[in-house]
Amino acid sequence: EYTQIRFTLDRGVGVITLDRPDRLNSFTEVMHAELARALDAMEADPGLRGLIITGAGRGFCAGQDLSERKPADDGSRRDLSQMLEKCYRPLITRLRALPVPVVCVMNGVAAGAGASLVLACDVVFAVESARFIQAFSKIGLLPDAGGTWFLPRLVGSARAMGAALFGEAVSARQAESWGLIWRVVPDDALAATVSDVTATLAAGPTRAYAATKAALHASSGNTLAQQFDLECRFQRELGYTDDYLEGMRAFAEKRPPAFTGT
Ligand code: T3D
Repeated sequence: EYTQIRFTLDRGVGVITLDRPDRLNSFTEVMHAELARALDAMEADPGLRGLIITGAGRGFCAGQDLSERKPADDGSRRDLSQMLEKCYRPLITRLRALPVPVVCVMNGVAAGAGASLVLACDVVFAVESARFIQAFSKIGLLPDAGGTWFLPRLVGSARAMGAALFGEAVSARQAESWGLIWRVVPDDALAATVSDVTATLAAGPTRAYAATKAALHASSGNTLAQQFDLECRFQRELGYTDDYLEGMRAFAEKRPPAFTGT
């Protein structure tokens, strides 16, 4: 069914593995269509509790497949905004809107739009040998797929400018110390990380996660007063959930909570 990604659903947690390892999992139109199909399935699943995105082989994602972009012999030019509108905008927008945590487990290098994909995820783990490359300037482009929005928000303007203009590799450790990602893990801990994160998301308070994601994402465009309004709305809703009741009971009984995501 899928040829350029792998997609599984385990205990309500989707795992997407970008799967063109010989091209460092770079994006093609086919891959975008398959990602859209996987997102269709997850958006329609009321039992969804999380999504993990990782890559096969030594790279996470090298951005747009440049072999789909070979310059024409006659030197004619093309409108690059079309692919951005048709493929990248919906992909990034849907990941941000998915009402469950989207966790990237970065298995290797992320370049160009591959780096933007990482930054669009809610939480990022990266193996020690992974690196980020804002490769766009090297081919005469600006960071896209949301990169110019995510990067300064995550690391501030000075680091965003340096990384985007000079396109130098940023190591996983550097990315962690900048606050670009959540955590570096050892290279040999990739599979264990995917499995730990799956277990955490599958057993998590899914509705609290959804509210947390929505509130944190909304905060950069909100005043404190607006954010209080949002917190009140969400906390009111969460107060009526099974998971809140279970969390309070578990606390009183000094045992771990058994959340059902309802
Ligand atoms: O076109 C539009 O719609 C505009 C949209 C733009 C969005 C973008 O993403 S633009 C940015 C596109 N990406 C890049 O510019 C990155 C290109 N890749 C690299 O710079 C390097 O591959 C890396 C720094 C990521 C990794 O370097 P390294 O030395 O570890 O690996 P490598 O040898 O370069 O790559 C391995 C193979 O993958 C190689 O093929 P080969 O020689 O074994 O046959 C390489 O050509 C291929 N590959 C890597 N990236 C891409 C790719 N093939 C197609 N497209 C790629 N993006």
